[in-house]
Amino acid sequence: MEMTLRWYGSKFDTVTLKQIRQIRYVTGVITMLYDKQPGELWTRQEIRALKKEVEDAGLHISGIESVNVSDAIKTGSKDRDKDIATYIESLRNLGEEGIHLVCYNFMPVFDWTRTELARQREDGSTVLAYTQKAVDELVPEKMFESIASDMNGTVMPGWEPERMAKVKELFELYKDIDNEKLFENLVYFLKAIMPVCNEYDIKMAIHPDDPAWSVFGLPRIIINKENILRMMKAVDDVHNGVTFCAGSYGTNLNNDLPDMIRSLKGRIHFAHVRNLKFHSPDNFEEAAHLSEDGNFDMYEIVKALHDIGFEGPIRPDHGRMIWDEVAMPGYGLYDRALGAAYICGLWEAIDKAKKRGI
Ligand SMILES: [Mn+2]
Repeated sequence: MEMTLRWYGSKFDTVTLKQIRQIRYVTGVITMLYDKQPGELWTRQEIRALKKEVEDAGLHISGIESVNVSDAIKTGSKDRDKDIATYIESLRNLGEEGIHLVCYNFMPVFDWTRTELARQREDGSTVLAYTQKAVDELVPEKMFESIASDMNGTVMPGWEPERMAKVKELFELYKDIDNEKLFENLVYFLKAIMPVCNEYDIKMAIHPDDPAWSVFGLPRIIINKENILRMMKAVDDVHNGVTFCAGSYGTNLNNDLPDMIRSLKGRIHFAHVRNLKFHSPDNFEEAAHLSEDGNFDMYEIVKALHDIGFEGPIRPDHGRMIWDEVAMPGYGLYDRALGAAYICGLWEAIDKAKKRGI
């Protein structure tokens, strides 16, 4: 594996490449052109400039998170083929610049959903949290207002104001889309992009839906082992792969994370590792990466990745806000750096124990 950190670009991120370089455990960044709208072309020039900036700081781009998929592609509406053609062009440009990993998601309307961006924990740190009750009491339009007022002056991925201004129209677009239809549209998209992925060896890595169940009555498909294996089979190409996000699949306590990892051997191209603390099955908060701070056994998760011979980038996922840092919620420097060190420690111990036959 390679330890990485997500970085939103110097225009948007409070964390600098210099700081990332000094974490030491981290050698690559997962980045993106953050101001691109879904459906917009990523030009070669823009990709090259981003690559140069990262390389000048002594790091390299390990992958893109995300090249976002437009609602026309997700709903199969009239601009779908035009948007897919643009997506293919963007992939070609990434391939030409030597980038071989692209994360994306297929979630309708809202990317990830949380109901609090700064829930205070016992030690004074703050974390992202979710309660189903809070969602049930909100109308979707209000969801954006409540998230927007909590972003510490940053813009959260998937919650761009331009997009959220159209929430009502977006819901209208999805009114006839059920889980089956959404799955069909995903397969249609994947089949269309596989040739360019094969040509440039670009591994597509779908991010699961977060939380792993329907929110506001919208369809959700990338939520469990059965569905993800169905998707792998529907387009049986190594370039059709997975971002294994422990924190997203883990929102559903019925998902056995180490077992899911093992069942996806060869198809996990990217891993997000984080821990959640549950107060009840639909009330949880993001915890420190340490196993005993949450509900997941991080040793077992990292061991499962090691067991399947995972060689891709891994990144600590959302961190807590600690030491009075002001940053994009979940994406501060300090706690993610601690997470990176912890995961590297687990990896080294597992690796050495195996080599010594322990
Ligand atoms: Mn994730």
